[in-house]
Amino acid sequence: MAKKSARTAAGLRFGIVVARFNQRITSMLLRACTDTLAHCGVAANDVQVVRVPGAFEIPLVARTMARANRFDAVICLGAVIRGDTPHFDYICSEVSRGIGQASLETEVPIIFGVLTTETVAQAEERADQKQFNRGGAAAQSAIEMVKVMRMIRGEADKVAGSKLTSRNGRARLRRKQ
Ligand code: INI
Repeated sequence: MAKKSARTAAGLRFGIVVARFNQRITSMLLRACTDTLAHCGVAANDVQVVRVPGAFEIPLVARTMARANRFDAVICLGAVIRGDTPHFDYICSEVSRGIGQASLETEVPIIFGVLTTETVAQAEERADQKQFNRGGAAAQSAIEMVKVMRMIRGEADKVAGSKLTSRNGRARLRRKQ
């Protein structure tokens, strides 16, 4: 049975941008990401998945989703593998810069769930739910960032299972047990 505290993201809406390049890896990331969101109480209808050709195309779509005012956070998933990629460094720097810039511009959390590895084996290990589980970690980061942003904006009571508290003059987020 799922733990009570697992359903604290109910009602939150997420956009996911996933690259088709290295699809075997990115589909593992996507599965882990959606499994984690579901486990945390996010309804399937509150998750929209958009596929793009490769990691390079992620920032534009992530920024467009963030600006649409329909998502509490956007999660970006991709895999750039140096062994197969002469322009590895260009793609990695564009995707990381673009995602960071889009998040700052829109003030919507946009999560960097893009693997950048030397080998396919490293990417598989990081995507595997039983090992590094980077797709699940991206979902957890997205949920945490929505709560952090709402806490800062004084909207924490809108997040299911969370409550804004103040101790020693500092606002902080407390999760109901
Ligand atoms: N895209 C990736 O997501 N991962 C890669 O490893 C990769 N390689 O190897 O080149 C890759 N290339 C495609 C790129 O992201 C763009 O889709 C393409 O250049 C069209 O703009």
